Amino acid sequence: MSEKWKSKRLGTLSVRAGQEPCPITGAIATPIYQTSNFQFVDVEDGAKKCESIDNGYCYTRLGNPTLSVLEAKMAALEGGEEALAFTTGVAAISALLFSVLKQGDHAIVTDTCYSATHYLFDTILPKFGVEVTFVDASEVRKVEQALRPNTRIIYFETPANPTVKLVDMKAIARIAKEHDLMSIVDSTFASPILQRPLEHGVDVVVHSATKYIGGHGDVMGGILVGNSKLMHTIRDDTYKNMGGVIMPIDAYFLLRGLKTLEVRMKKHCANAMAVAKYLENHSKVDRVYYPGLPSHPQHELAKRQMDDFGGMVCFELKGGLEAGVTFMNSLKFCRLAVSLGDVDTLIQHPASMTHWYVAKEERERSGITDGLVRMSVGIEDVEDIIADLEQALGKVE
Ligand code: LCS
Repeated sequence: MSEKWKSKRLGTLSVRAGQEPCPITGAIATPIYQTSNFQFVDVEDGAKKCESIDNGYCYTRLGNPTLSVLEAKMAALEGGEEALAFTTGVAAISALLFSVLKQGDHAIVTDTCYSATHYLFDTILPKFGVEVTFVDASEVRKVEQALRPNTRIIYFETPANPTVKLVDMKAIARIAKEHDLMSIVDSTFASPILQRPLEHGVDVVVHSATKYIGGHGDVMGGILVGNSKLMHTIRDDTYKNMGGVIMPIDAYFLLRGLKTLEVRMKKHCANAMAVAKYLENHSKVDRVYYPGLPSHPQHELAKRQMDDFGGMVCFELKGGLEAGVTFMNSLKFCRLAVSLGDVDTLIQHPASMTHWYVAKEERERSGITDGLVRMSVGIEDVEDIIADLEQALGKVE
């Protein structure tokens, strides 16, 4: 992050960080440098630029000015030294893992995480000789018990997808430091507005930028933020050579979304809190999971490590799966769809949709019951969201 942004607050950083008017035209919006290559002045210039992005641009898979602006803004928002932008969240995660892990290494991974992340750890990495232990990372003791001499990383999500379970970032970062490991957190559910993991000592922050960062459900992207040394290593390794780099037009859409990130997050949080309270008081609802409710078992931790509680709410109906299906099929306003973090309210059924791939037993162990409903509360007027929930709950026996 450049010195200029160090003292600025998040609302200002969302709008301004990394974005200076074009020195030639004065254009304020960052141009989409829709080019695959950049012309060199001479052979010596080309050689320097091919060697390192620090000398200028050469080929968009290695770096591009629109991407650099996005990367600078994300580094500023997370309070990190540098960032890298990828075409999707899983492209970012896999570039990171394939760069930092090697055959014979061991990874400790939270057992509640997005299903593609779970697949990467449980199916793809073991093919390359990486050992993986899934644990409930919300229990710090279990993470400590899983440590082996060859452990290299601790990977977790907080709040986790889908159950909004939290992990104590400071405690995990401390274990990682004590054992000379890398701690990695997927902070997608929070966005940099609600928590900044690097401040808690975590080494790398991951985002699916497809979610709150883009915010409008019209673009995909992934972000890594960490120290310059690591980001340079990944850029020279898997970023350049595995091809997951974001395209300039998508980087532009993310920059556009980021301008309103702070104001959007405020409305997401306020709406989600109102929805969570409404559901908690409804006779047909069995349990509500929302870190902002005092009934959430980690409410105190949420207050310590988050600035607000996010837009994701999970709940179970008293009638279980059958009631959940009737409820979801009766919705008229909330959109039945996967993904999250959009301005539109999205609702889905993790056991049959986002997490169908995870074995039932494993799913249930991490709290993803067949009756669990996940809501990504949007920024519409909350009265309209609640009215839809009310009419759909009315259809449940
Ligand atoms: N990390 C988290 C926490 C996610 O929720 C997702 C996607 C990813 C990483 C992967 O990001 P992508 O490659 O899709 O940009 N989560 C999804 C979900 O819950 N429904 O659809 C996608």
